[in-house]
Order: sequence, then C-alpha cells, then structure tokens
Amino acid sequence: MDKKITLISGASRGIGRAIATRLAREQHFVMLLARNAEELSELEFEIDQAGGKSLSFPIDIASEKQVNETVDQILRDFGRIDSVINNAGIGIFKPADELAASDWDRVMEVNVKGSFLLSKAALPAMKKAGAGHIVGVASDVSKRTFATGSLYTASKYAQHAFFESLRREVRKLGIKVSVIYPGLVDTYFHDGPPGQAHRKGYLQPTDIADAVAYVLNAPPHVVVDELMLHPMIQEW
Ligand code: NJP
Repeated sequence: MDKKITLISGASRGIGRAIATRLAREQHFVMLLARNAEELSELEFEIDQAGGKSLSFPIDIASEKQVNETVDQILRDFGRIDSVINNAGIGIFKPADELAASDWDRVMEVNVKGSFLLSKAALPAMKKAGAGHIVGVASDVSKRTFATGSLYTASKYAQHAFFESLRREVRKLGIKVSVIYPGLVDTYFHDGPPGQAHRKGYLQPTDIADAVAYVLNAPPHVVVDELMLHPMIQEW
C-alpha cells in the first residue's frame, strides 16, 4: 500500500468533502467520517469514478465508542494512520441568555470533544510509527469573537488551545500538528445551500482543501503550524 491513510471528519459535505476529493487525487486513501451515510456513499462513488480510493464510516464524531471502533478497524485493515483531518463542526448563534444548556453541550461535543477523541484514538499508532500529521480545521474566530458567537467562538478557541497544546506534546515524537483558520466559506454551515448571491466572494471549500494539501505536502523538515485564510471581501 503506497497510498497514505488519511482520516477526514465531516467529510459528507462542505469543506470536508472538498478535502477528501482533493486528497484522493493526491495518493491518499481517504477514510470518510460523518453521520450521513447516503452522502458518504455518494462521495465514495465519485472518488472511485475519478480513480481514487475511499471508505465510508457513518459515525457521530462525538461518540467515543464509534470513533474508537472506526480507528481500530482502520488500524486492523491498514496497519497505520498517516494523517487525521479534524474538520467536523457545527455552529449555533444566539444571544448567550437564549442558548440552551443542551446547545452548549452539543457544540462543545462536536467541535472540541470530537477533535480530541479522533486525535486521541490515532495518536498511539502515530507515536509508535514516530510519524503522523494531525490537522485541525478551526476558524478565524478561534482568535476573535463577536456578539451571538459566545458558544461557537468558545468552542473554536478551545479547539485552537487543544491543538496548540498537543503540538507541544508530540513534535519531538515526529508528529506534526497544523491548524487551518478559515474565514467565511460558502458551505451548508450558513443558512441554506451554497451558491447564494449574498455569499458571492466567500472562500470556496476547494480553497481550504488547497490549504490542507499545502500543509500535508510540506517537506519532512517543515511543519506549517498555523494557516489563516480570508476572502478579500471579509473585514478582519
Ligand atoms: O460546514 P458544513 P463546513 N459527527 O455544515 C459534519 C469550520 N468553519 O464544511 O454528520 C460527525 O457544510 C457534517 O456531516 P454530517 C466549521 O466550524 C467553517 O463549513 O453528515 N460529523 C458535515 O460533513 C467546521 O469545523 C466556516 O451532518 C459531523 C460537516 O461536519 C468546518 O469548518 C468558517 C457531526 C459540516 O459541513 C467544516 O464546516 C470557519 C457529528 N456529530 C470555520 N456534526 C464557514 N463555512 O464559513 C457535523 O471559520 N458533522
């Protein structure tokens, strides 16, 4: 097996789907993780038609059991994990006093605990190999905040802190940790489907896929710690 074994969470649509499509063209055997089994198998079919390799795992990234079973199965079948792209994420935007405690739990579970669970499950194999690359898709709002963003930005600050700390733990073991911080991207993350006129000029999911490919393709002696991207139309 000369292909790299790469796990991508949130692969069913948006940014994760674009990352999977791009990496499958670049000698990665992509493992597609998300809940929507139908969208995953459509993507698997598309990748296959384009000559690439992928497998679908319809799981909830916030479930420790499902994440561990998935990683165990991949390790049993392929014997290694080269890269993990922690991309799955959700947002709920409301004034703080209108947020339900269950909103808080869910966003934190998917955005923060999901990144922790998937990275944790992959780390023992990477440590044993003395190599590996963990990538986080965080947000420009990992570093600034805004009204109605208390929950989402808290989750993205936390995700940023998790990867910052992890980077300091594993670099000396040969494992790279890179975080991408996108601004506005035209995906299902916003209300309604992509392609609407008022989102003209937003980043495209393929722009983030290009950034992930750049980060993964850095030579062995180089690690891209952080990469922030904005559309030109966005104030920063
Ligand atoms: O969003 P969307 P994006 N378990 O809604 C999956 C960040 N970001 O591509 O489970 C497993 O099109 C969901 O799959 P499914 C953002 O915070 C975005 O824009 O089948 N997977 C789908 O594949 C997020 O971290 C913007 O519903 C779960 C994917 O996540 C990342 O980019 C700006 C899941 C979401 O696709 C990708 O978001 C920014 C679960 N429990 C950061 N819950 C932006 N779009 O403007 C969701 O700064 N997913």
